[in-house]
Amino acid sequence: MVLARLTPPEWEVTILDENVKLPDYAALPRPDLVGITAFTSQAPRAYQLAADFRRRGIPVVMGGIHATMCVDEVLARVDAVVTKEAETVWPRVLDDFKSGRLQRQYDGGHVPTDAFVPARQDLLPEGYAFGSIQTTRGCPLNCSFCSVTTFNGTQYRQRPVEDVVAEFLTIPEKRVLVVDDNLIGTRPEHIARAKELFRALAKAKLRKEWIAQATINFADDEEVPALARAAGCCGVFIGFESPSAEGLSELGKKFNLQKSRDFRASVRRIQRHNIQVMGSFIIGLDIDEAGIGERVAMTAREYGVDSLNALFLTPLPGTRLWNQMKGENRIALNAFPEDWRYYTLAFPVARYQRLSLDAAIREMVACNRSFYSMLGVLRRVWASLWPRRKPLINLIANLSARNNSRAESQAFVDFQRQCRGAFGDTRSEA
Ligand code: B12
Ligand code: SF4
Repeated sequence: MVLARLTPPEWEVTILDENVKLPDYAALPRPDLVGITAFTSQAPRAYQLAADFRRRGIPVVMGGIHATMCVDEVLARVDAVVTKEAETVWPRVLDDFKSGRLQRQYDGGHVPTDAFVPARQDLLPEGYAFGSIQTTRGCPLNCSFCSVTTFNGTQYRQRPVEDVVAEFLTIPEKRVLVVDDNLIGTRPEHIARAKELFRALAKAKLRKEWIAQATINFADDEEVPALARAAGCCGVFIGFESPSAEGLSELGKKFNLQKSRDFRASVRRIQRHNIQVMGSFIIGLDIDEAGIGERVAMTAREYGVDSLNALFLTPLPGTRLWNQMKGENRIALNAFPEDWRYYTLAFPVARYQRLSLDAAIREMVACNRSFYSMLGVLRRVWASLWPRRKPLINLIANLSARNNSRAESQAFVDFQRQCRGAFGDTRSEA
């Protein structure tokens, strides 16, 4: 949608999103140029598609996170690659294409805030549960497992408040995902701008509800959740990552260690404003051993989060963790590009220090079973009744997470059958 905005008007742009529906490509008009974006886990599918179009003589350009982190792999499968942010180079790519001089590689770098453009919200078909908008880019924190600092840079860049409000007003969906990695930032001037944004959104009377990702300092200043709620915020996704300080140090998430934080009090403070808190934790750290699944579930309960998203520690390309695990020969699933499909954070793709393949999966299953037990679900729904934090939504979210975790158990059985060989015999049953 952002690229579409950057595309000169003589081009006709169609967006096809395979997350929603598999298009019948053969029935579509023949395009002049195809652009593909993909997360790492979607790379195998992206390459299939690229091959199909190129067989038909249609050039393919690929950009986005995977293309940026695995340039050589992508270059071998498409006509041109755009790395990092596209705002400043995309018009040149199109010009070069039109004059028959398409280069193999373009690097957009990290663009200044005055280069940000509003996404073409009008181009998606109806039927999305959530619209989306980006209001900031970049993160200085550089946690070991995360690609954002390499991808979008250390400088936290915020779009002008009036541009964000104007784009928000063009979103047709009633519910919106703010896709920023950290909506409020970490420094006082970031927070001040976030408050300004919330005030402006409230004034614009959007009649929309939105959820966003943020660091735990969302709760530090009571005015932040209060203003966010008035602007339509109904949920924040917060990465707690590990129940222990050692775990947080290992992941480089020192931010969560600051000010001897009281996570339970922080979560409560956010919930007091009728905002749900979705907590994320990682399993598979070097310090994690048998029992970590239950410990994560217990910690999430103690913090009082409304839902829990537990993920396996995954070495995503371009992260510090990738370099470390590659150096230590711990990346078990490494038949690339095919194995990228397991890099959804829902599968253990690496050799963990103290958890075998089977043990890691057992811990994940134990974690979800414990947190999403029927009693646990009912307790959380009950707790959300009194402050009227949308008990029905809480119930639906918890029940669907419970169902997902049950479906996941079958996926693990298939995964273990298909991938056990890649883990070799270095790990015995723990
Ligand atoms: C929103 C988001 C989601 C949404 C996605 C909704 C959707 N369908 O789009 C949801 C919540 C569903 C999601 C899920 C996941 N996500 Co996510 N997500 C993001 C997030 C926060 C923002 C992405 C975004 O919309 N950016 C806004 C747009 C404007 O920026 P952009 O996509 O980068 O595009 C710019 C350039 O990259 C470039 N560009 C992009 N594509 C193309 C294509 C062409 C042709 C060109 C020329 C240029 C170009 O141009 C744009 C303008 O500059 C990113 C973090 C980040 N900062 O990127 C993580 C991120 C992409 N997610 C990540 C991950 C790991 C996941 C999950 C696997 C995690 C999980 N298990 O929950 C799942 C993946 C599910 C799957 N299907 O596999 C990782 C991906 C790492 C990787 N190597 O793949 C990221 C980078 C976060 C991280 N911590 O590292 N995610
Ligand atoms: S996990 Fe969050 S805080 Fe850490 S580097 Fe990524 S975006 Fe920044």
